[in-house]
Amino acid sequence: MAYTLFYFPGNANLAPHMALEELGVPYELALLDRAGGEHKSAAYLARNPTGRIPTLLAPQPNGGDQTVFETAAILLYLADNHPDSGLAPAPGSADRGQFLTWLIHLTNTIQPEYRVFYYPEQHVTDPSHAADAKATAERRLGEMFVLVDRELATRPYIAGEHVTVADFLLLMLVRWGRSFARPPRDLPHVGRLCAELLARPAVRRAFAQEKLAAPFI
Ligand SMILES: N[C@@H](CCC(=O)N[C@@H](CS)C(=O)NCC(=O)O)C(=O)O
Repeated sequence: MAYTLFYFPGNANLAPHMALEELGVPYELALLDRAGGEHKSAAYLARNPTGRIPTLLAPQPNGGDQTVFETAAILLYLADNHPDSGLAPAPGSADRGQFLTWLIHLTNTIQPEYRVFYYPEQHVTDPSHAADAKATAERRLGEMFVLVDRELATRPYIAGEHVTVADFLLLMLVRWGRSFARPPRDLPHVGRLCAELLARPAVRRAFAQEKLAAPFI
């Protein structure tokens, strides 16, 4: 009984992939043919009607599986299903509110801005405005990461004293900004945390399995 993670190298699957490796649970990777549009195929849409990557299939006791999509939902699902891992503070614990706050901030504020950066043509009516939309997204993302950096000046991890799945989401989002004129990795506290995360064997395995080459962030 293993999880299945539908993925494409470096896509939003990377954070759940790190979490699966960190958990040490059985799982399989299912590579999507993105160039061939497999994430828009009827079979994939039946699982994930958004046609976006990633999707997780979670084995159930009755022999079937449950489908979970949305990166942050997958992260929370995995952490909550394996509470002994400590990858999410337990409901009712001191750090739970901070954990939820930053998990949701990262997925709800920073991650969608990357859709403008990477798919600017989807966010304008006049195609000649796409470059401006992309540049604006880069500027806004820069401001967002400065805010995260200020938070990280006060604690080692985004949710407190312990690593959580929210940190894996942050690392993935930092990676996506590696081409910026001012990449988020250069912020002192963001850079410090990402360097520590990248040294974790589980994180290194996830990057290696997706065949991601340096520079990682
Ligand atoms: N909110 C979604 C966004 C996922 C997303 O944007 N995935 C990108 C790859 S990183 C994708 O599927 N792009 C192809 C497309 O939108 O058609 C999530 O967090 O899972």
